[in-house]
Amino acid sequence: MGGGLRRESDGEPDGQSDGQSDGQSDGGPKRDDAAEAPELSVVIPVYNEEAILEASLDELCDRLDAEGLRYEVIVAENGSRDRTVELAQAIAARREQVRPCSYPEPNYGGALREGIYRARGRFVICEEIDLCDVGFHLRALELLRRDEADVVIGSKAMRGAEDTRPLSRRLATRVYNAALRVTLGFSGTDTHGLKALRREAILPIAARCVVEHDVFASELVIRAERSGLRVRELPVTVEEKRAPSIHLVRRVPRVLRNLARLMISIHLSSSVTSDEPDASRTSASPEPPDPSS
Ligand SMILES: Nc1nc2c(ncn2[C@@H]2O[C@H](COP(=O)(O)OP(=O)(O)O)[C@@H](O)[C@H]2O)c(=O)[nH]1
Ligand SMILES: [Mg+2]
Repeated sequence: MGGGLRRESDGEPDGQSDGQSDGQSDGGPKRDDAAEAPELSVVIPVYNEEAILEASLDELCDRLDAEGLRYEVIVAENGSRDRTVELAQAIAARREQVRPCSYPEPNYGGALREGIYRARGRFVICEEIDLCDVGFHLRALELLRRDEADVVIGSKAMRGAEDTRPLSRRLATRVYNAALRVTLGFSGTDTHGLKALRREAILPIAARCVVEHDVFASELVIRAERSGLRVRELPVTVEEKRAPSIHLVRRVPRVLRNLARLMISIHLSSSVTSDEPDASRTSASPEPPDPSS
């Protein structure tokens, strides 16, 4: 593997960013689009989040505005039964940076992938509406802008991280990631949750992913690592604004099924052909939908 995974357990990366996006060096937006395209796309899958959607999005946008970032926030919803869609549309009407989209099936991974495909930014951050950790955005953007990483994971489980979730969920994170290390050779400490991505590098990887729901997020990271992309981890502090709506135990059967599918896919394909290092950095986007549509 040409890339592999590095950890930033010391927290803030050193050095200064010039804060500029040249939009050229790694296949970013072409010069004609550069004036309109944001530098950053924040993709947030949401499902039945009427209780915190509006306050979380307003707080997030205010923070990103205060940082002077050129950004958009893609709210990737599917099948919510509460007022999430209505609220997202109302927020989009008063904040031009907010772009809601709806995925047709109940599917976290599908909605996240749809959001990544629609993203126009050179950099894409995968967020969660109960986290919205702008501190992570800024640290990850520094690494991406300096071209020191293609994928930056916000790890809940590495040295320096602080995870305030209940013990059962902290343990589940540890057991799940240990399973990914043993079965799929993953070398990091976390795959689910906050991530920052170089869009052009990750699009071909997203197109190769075969599993959906929660495990899609893990597949994306593992395939990126296996393809030789530069994956780095930064420790994060996790303070959820509310407990998850789906109980941990109810998620387990589907996660195990998808994990088995992923193992078969990766091990079978690696016996036939290997993930090509660097191919994903140079090839054009697969066939994601036109982000402007
Ligand atoms: N689109 C979509 N988003 C979801 C779904 N399930 C959870 N989410 C969103 O994913 C993010 C994380 O969900 P959460 O319930 O906090 O689970 P956690 O990641 O285990 O903490 C939140 O923004 C949720 O609204 C789903 O089925 N579809
Ligand atoms: Mg959560």
